[in-house]
Amino acid sequence: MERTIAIIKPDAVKGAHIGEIIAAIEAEGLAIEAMEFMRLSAAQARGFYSVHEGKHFFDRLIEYMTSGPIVALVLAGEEAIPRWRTLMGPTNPEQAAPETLRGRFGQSLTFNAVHGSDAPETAAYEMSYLFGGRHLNGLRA
Ligand code: IDP
Ligand code: MG
Repeated sequence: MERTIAIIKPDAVKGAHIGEIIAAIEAEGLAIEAMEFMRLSAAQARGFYSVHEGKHFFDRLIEYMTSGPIVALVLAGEEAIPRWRTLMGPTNPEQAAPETLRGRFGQSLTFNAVHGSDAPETAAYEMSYLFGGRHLNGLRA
């Protein structure tokens, strides 16, 4: 069993794709353990994406991620990290297969609709960063 963060990014929320993306998650058989509609401050977005600090696209990425509300989720299942990344498709929507989420809803390399953790350590950081301990509430008996 593995957990990953998934984010429905501001462009996909604005485009009214929340329902379709959640339907794809459920059809894939990944369990939703936590879900929250939130708006990141610039400081929060910078901390979340701190591995990308200094890259040429960093400022554009922060502007994008704070441009509107997002939906953050914790997904769980066998191989949840690679399965969610397969469902998303590659970072650049132009290279994404049409059935992937980025192929369906992504508009450009920056505006690419969804986020997924890339490794168990990143997932742990991102879960505690976005949810504190709140994502564990739903798991308590
Ligand atoms: P990922 O989201 O597929 O893991 P990362 O390389 O971690 O891709 O990049 C984080 C986010 O930064 C991407 O999802 C995209 O929104 C944006 N991004 C990545 N590379 C570029 C780029 O070269 N130009 C502009 N934006 C980029
Ligand atoms: Mg990444």
